[in-house]
Amino acid sequence: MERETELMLFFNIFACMSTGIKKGLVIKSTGSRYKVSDCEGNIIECVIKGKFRVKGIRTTSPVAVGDYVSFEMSGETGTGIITGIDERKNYIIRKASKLSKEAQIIAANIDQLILLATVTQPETHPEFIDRVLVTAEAYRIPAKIVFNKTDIYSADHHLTKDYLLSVYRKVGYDAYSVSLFNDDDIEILAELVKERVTLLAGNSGVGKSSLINKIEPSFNIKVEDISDYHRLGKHTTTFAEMYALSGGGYIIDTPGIKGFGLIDMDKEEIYHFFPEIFRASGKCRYYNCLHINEPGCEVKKQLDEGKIEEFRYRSYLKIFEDNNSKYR
Ligand SMILES: Nc1nc2c(ncn2[C@@H]2O[C@H](COP(=O)(O)OP(=O)(O)OP(=O)(O)O)[C@@H](O)[C@H]2O)c(=O)[nH]1
Ligand SMILES: [Mg+2]
Ligand SMILES: [Zn+2]
Repeated sequence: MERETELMLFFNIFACMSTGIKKGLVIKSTGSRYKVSDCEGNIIECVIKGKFRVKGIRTTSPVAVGDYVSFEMSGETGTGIITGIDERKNYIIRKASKLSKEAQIIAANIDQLILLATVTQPETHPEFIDRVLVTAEAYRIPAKIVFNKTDIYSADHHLTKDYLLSVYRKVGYDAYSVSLFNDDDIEILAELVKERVTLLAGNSGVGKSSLINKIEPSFNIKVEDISDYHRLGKHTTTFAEMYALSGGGYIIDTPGIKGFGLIDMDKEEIYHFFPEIFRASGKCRYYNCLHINEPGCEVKKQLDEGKIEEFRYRSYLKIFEDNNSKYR
C-alpha cells in the first residue's frame, strides 16, 4: 500500500480508539446521504451537519467517496452526523453539467486511475481517452489504460487497439488489453489494483462493474444489459461507490462519467498535461509558445515528423478551444 494511504489508515485507527467523535471512510455518496465505514468495518449511514467548503470550487456535495471523515452518532435516528473532513491527498472533479458553475467531486484520496476503454461495443473515442488522461494529469493522479473486450474484436479492431496501445505507451502510459472472459487477464487486473485505491473510469458499457465482479465475485454488482448501455442520458446523476478488496485496496466504480475534461483549466497550462507535448515544448523558440501557430515551435515540428501523434495533437487543440477553459 502506498505510504500516504498507510499513514492515513494508521492515523484513523488511532483516532478511532478515542471516545466521542468517530472516524470513517466514505464508501458511497448519494448527494445528501453517505455510507461510512468505521475502523471496525461497520457501515454507518451518515448525513452532513453544517457547511463545508472546498477551497476554490463550488461543489454539489462537499463530501466524496474516499474521504476520511469525523462523525458523531445521533441518538434518536441511529444515523451518523459528519462533522469534519480530513485533508485530502488529492481528488478528482467534474462539472455537474456543461453550463453549471458547480462541480462534483467524483472521489478523493486516489492512488491511481484506470481508464477502461473498448474499441467496439461501445467505441471509446481517443479524444475521450485524452480528456480523461489530461484530467488525471491535472490532478497528479497516475493513470493506466486498459482496453477491454478483446474477445469480440475483429482483425481491424485488433489493429486499432494495437495502434492505440503503441501510441499511449510511447507517451509513457502503462497500457494493457484484456478480455474479462480470460482468467489470465483477470489475474493481471487483480494484480494492478491490489493494495491501491483505484478509480475506475470509462464510458458506460465498457465493463467497469463487470471487472470488479470478476475480481470479487461476491460483490455481485449490477451489470448493464448489453442492449441498454448505449442509451444516451443515462447515469448523469448517479454517484461513485467504493469497494474494499479482500486482497487489500479499494476500487471505486464510477457510473457514466460524461463530463470528464470539462473542468476549468488555464489555457496556457493544458499542454503540460500531454506529456509528449510538454517534453517537446522545452525546445520551442518562445518560452510562452502555445504550439498553435508560433514560429520555431518544436511541437509542430515533431508533429510533422510523426513523432507526436496527430490525434493527440488534435485532442490538445480541441481542449484548448473548449469554451470551458479560461484564458488569462
Ligand atoms: N464480450 C465481452 N463483454 C464484456 C466484457 N466485459 C464486459 N462485458 C459486457 O459489457 C456489458 C456492460 O458491462 P458493465 O460492467 O455494466 O459496464 P459499465 O462500464 O459498468 O457500464 P456503466 O455502469 O453503464 O458505466 C455487460 O453486458 C458485460 O457483460 C468482455 O471482456 N467481453
Ligand atoms: Mg457499471
Ligand atoms: Zn511550441
